Amino acid sequence: FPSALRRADGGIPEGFGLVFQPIVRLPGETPVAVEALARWTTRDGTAVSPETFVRAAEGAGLGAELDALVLDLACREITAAGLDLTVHVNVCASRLGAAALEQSVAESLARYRLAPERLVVEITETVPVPDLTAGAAAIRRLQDLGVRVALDDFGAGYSSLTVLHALPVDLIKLDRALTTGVQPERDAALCRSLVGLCAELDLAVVAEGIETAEQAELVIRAGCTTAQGYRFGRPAPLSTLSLNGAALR
Ligand code: G
Ligand code: G
Ligand code: MN
Ligand code: NA
Repeated sequence: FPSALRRADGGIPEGFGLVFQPIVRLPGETPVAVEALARWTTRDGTAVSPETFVRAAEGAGLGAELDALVLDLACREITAAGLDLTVHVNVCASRLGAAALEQSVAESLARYRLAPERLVVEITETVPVPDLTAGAAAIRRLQDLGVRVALDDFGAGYSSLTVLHALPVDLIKLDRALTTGVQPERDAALCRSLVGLCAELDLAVVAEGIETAEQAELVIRAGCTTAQGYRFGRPAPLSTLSLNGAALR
């Protein structure tokens, strides 16, 4: 797969595509955005997980090509669908600060005439942000292009309050480990406090991993107005996604 990213004609590698998962406003569950998630199926029909092929692409020095492809496809599909939704794309923390990333964002927006405020770059910390000062500057450059930047999986892995302190992001995505509702009182208290913290910092919050009505209730009570999870829709091709309530553009 990784070498297929180097196609001279800039085409889409065989078996590669995006699925999209709705992000909804609560209560009411109106879709406001979709997150693009990369998928790759080998010729023999095996689905390779994005963790695996994203790491393989990075390892082969093709992180920039992967970002460019995902950004191009995401912007292309969202504009072609004619839906008044924001689109989120995932980018590895290790790619933050790469000039190629900033260039790909600018090019994809221009190519499809997508308004920059309709694109959110989600920074996924599979590795810690190597240099928080440089990371902050890179986020500001993306924001100068008019796009918003999100911290993905907040509260899990490497994303800590130090990261939140250092990085001038617009939005955080509360990791699904915090919204399980396994310990309802404790989870609600934690979510409520994080939502309050984010409000003080003027940060938007998306609660992730909402699968049940109970979990949705929990995050609504915690003050969350935006959420994502199987309850509202599984990742699927944009054309098959049920986006009832989303406005046409
Ligand atoms: O969609 P799924 O749950 O299988 O995604 C697994 C992981 O792969 C998630 O952490 C998600 O952020 C990541 N991922 C999915 N698509 C992309 C992509 O296009 N680029 C990057 N860097 N990560 C992605
Ligand atoms: O790391 P990131 O948040 O980008 O990962 C997104 C991944 O989370 C997607 O691969 C998607 O399949 C998965 N996901 C989305 N909603 C849910 C959910 O409600 N429950 C679980 N277990 N996984 C989810
Ligand atoms: Mn994400
Ligand atoms: Na996440």
